[in-house]
Amino acid sequence: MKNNEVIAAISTPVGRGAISVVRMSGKGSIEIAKSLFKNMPEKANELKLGRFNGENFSDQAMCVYFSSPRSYTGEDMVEFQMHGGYAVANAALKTLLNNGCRLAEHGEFTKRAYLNGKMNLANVEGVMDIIDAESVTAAENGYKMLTGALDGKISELQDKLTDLLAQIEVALDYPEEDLEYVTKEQIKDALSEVKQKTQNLLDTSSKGRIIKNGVNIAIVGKTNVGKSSLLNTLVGYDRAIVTDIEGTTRDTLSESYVYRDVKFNFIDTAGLRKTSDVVENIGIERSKKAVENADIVLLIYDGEKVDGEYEEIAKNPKTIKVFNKADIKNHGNDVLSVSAKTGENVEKLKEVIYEKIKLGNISSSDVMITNARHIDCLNRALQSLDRANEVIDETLDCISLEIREGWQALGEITGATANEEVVNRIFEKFCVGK
Ligand SMILES: Nc1nc2c(ncn2[C@@H]2O[C@H](COP(=O)(O)OP(=O)(O)OP(=O)(O)O)[C@@H](O)[C@H]2O)c(=O)[nH]1
Ligand SMILES: [Mg+2]
Repeated sequence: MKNNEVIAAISTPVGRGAISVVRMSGKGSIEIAKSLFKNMPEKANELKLGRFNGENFSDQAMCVYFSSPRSYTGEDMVEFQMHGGYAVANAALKTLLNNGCRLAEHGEFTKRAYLNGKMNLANVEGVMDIIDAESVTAAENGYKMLTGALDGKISELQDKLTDLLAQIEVALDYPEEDLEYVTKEQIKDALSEVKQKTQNLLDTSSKGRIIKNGVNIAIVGKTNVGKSSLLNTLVGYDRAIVTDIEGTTRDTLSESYVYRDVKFNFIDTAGLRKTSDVVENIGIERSKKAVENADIVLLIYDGEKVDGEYEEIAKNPKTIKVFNKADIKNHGNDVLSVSAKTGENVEKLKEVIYEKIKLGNISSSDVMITNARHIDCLNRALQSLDRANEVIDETLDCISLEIREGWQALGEITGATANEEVVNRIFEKFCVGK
């Protein structure tokens, strides 16, 4: 019953702005609009200027309606473009709620689109990636997912498995015939092809994660080497407290900066040193965690030799050694020397980071895996196909069972085989009005 109701929501962020979009979806929404809007468009998909007659207000607004199934949700839909700001949109929404609509839940418009077959789950997640994108590349990847770039790849893999299963089925159905419908070699070959392609998709996920969430860069080094100063210079404003007192930074602190369309998440840390200060020690533990979790570590020196913990970090392949305070110290030409104070070489440091993450041509036409759910599905598919390989000398039934599981796991990506709980979890993350 619930899905038959007309839902309504404000689809733009609430606050002061030029316009607000209020929308409705469901059977009956066009009639509700007709009763409230003067100068309703005569045809679908036509934007008309008119008057929205609310309960205790009226205002000039634009209105467009879409007829089922040719709409975002697949249902009849109406959108009002109202004047912006808090009052008008809220008053319009209240009017709609008092005239037969109920407030939409998070992502309910998109959920209806999914339930009506307008989108599959990967498309839906593409929409969410676009909305959440903090760089153009992330938005572009979301667009590829929305428009089916991932579906194509997944269904290609599933089709290969379906073919294989069909061959196995035939062999199972006619065991008495001497004819071999499918050989172990053929099964192995087909499995290894699908596995390779699945792995190729998974391999895009490290890049994909960086594109979506940014690259995590921990700034570490002894106390007073200028870590917090460098963070401030890197992000362009005084984010962290800087003093000449050792142990100024106690907790990790992060700030983001978009460089060449990649989000750099800098994490300033407490300098690792032996101290009896309880708070500082907790901070130091957090610094160690930050190093573990980072994609890149900036190990900051101010000229003095580092020892202990830092030697380990210095050897880590994800570490970039940075020599700070170049304005007052000469570190020589063989090292990357910067000055947080004057900004010398700080842009160069950003470029060094960018080069190190080796994104290559990130705007390549291929879709990248950015979603933890997809990674999980692909991994489970791979495991099933591995198990199918392991039981290759057993009965065809055993092999077929594992292949089916792999097929199933792949299908969860687009939602063909996803259960309701997974589907609900995805839509909960959406905003109201989308
Ligand atoms: N001359 C010069 N001084 C700097 C530079 N970078 C930082 N300093 C100074 O060095 C001192 C320590 O700077 P911070 O940025 O607080 O150092 P930190 O590494 O964050 O120190 P902790 O948080 O205590 O670990 C301050 O007095 C800064 O002004 C630099 O590039 N040149
Ligand atoms: Mg500091």
